[in-house]
Amino acid sequence: MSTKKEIIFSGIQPSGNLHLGNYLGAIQQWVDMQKRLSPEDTLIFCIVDLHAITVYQDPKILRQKIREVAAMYLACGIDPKNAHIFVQSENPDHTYLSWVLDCVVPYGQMLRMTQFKDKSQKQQEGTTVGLFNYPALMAADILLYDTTTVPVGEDQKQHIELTRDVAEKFNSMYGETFVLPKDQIDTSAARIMSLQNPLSKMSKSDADPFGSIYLLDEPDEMIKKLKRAVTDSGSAVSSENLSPALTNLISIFGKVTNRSFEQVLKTCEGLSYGAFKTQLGEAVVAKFEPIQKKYRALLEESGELDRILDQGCAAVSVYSSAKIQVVKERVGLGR
Ligand code: AQP
Repeated sequence: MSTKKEIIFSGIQPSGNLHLGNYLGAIQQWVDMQKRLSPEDTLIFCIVDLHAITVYQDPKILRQKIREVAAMYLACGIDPKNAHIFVQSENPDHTYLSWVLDCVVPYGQMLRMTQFKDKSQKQQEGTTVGLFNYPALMAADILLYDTTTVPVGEDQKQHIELTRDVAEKFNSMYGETFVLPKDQIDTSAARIMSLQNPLSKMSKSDADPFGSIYLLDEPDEMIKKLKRAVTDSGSAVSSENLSPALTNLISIFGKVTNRSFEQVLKTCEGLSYGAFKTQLGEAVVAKFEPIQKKYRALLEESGELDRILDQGCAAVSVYSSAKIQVVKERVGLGR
């Protein structure tokens, strides 16, 4: 086991309803890391609302979603005794550092970001400079806290590579300032795919409601969506013929029941697709029913959520404001 101090940072955008991909690719890793935490380590989980507005959000809904995402972190098992939980826009150090990094990161490298290419194609004329600059803000989120590890899904890998590059460049221009972070990707849930299109990732902005299982879907809705999930031309689970759609469903089954892909495959070999999907639906519901119960209780408990978010912000601001002072001195900003 590593004895080096770890600083772990990650976040989710309050830009829609959290889905199984967000949970398995990100939150479940966070909860596991929390279990293995040593007293010297620091865990920071952010609700990245400034990232969310890179695409238009209805202001009233955004406010609501910020609280919902915070409550969902807690309901899924993030314990504020172990982790700082806060809202990104409430700590202005993030935007300050983001601008400084904008002035360091090469334009050509930003142009190569595949997420920007995908999202700008969807947004067309609505594409904003904020959407383009997203990776610099994400680099700021991470570098402000001397983060060593960023647990994320695979889609964020390129942004973390850019974060390392920008940190390295800043350090060589202005002197040693930033720690170079590494990503942590759970290979068994790196990219949970849409239930309707196994070649496209499960995503908050998917227009097809049957593509994603949302963490707050009613149990019968979860079961219905899984029953309608596309498979392939076969009729029974077979290790001889694993299509991308079936591979995705088996991965989900494994993750929600704490089993490996191979264990699930062995148990389900020969099951008809119908029977397999019924078992999978029951497992997904069993996993999320208790989380949903906790979530509802947290939202009703007025004051507690705000107290946790205020405390989280105050704690992380101590780290980030010290880092901003160093950055100002290194760059020569102010008097
Ligand atoms: N399908 C996925 N499989 C595994 N991990 C995923 N993540 C997202 N989708 C999957 C991980 O969830 C974390 C938070 O994501 P985010 O909210 O910051 O942004 P995103 O990746 O753009 O998420 P969405 O849900 O797909 O939103 P839209 O529709 O706006 O693009 C990250 O760690 C991410 O890797």
